[in-house]
Amino acid sequence: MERTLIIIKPDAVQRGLTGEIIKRFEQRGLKIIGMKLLRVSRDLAEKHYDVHRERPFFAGLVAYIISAPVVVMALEGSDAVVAARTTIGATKPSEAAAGTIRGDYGLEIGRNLVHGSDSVENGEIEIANFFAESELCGGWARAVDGWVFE
Ligand code: DAT
Ligand code: MG
Repeated sequence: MERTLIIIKPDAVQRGLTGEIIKRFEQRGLKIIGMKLLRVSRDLAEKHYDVHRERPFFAGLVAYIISAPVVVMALEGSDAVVAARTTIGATKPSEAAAGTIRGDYGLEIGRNLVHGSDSVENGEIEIANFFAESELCGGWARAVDGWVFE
């Protein structure tokens, strides 16, 4: 089973889309193994987006992610990384497919609602950045597991 980190970003929380976004991942069959609301610190935001540090949009990206509370989730499932990213949609919401979160609720790249890890390795790193091990319920048995996982 793979794990991925999802961040429901400040715009989505402010717009009251938290429940709608959680619902889409739950319906997909991904299992929530950690979830909390928090205000991201500047240090954590810069660490999370470190790969983009030299990009011109870095300062704005950090300012956006720390501007209001976010909801972070650790999700578990088969192919969880790719499955979550296809549910989220393309980085630029105006080009994201209808039916994806970004394609249904967003227009601009700087207000693209959700983060999802881009690889299995980064999923593990990002989950560890946002959650203590004691905050995760890894591998809990869900009653419907046999109807989602073969
Ligand atoms: P994603 O969030 O789809 O994984 P990414 O990792 O390439 O996209 O970039 C992280 C975030 O940075 C992205 O969600 C929005 C912002 N971003 C990326 N490219 C940008 C650009 N060209 N201009 C402004 N913001 C950008
Ligand atoms: Mg990314």
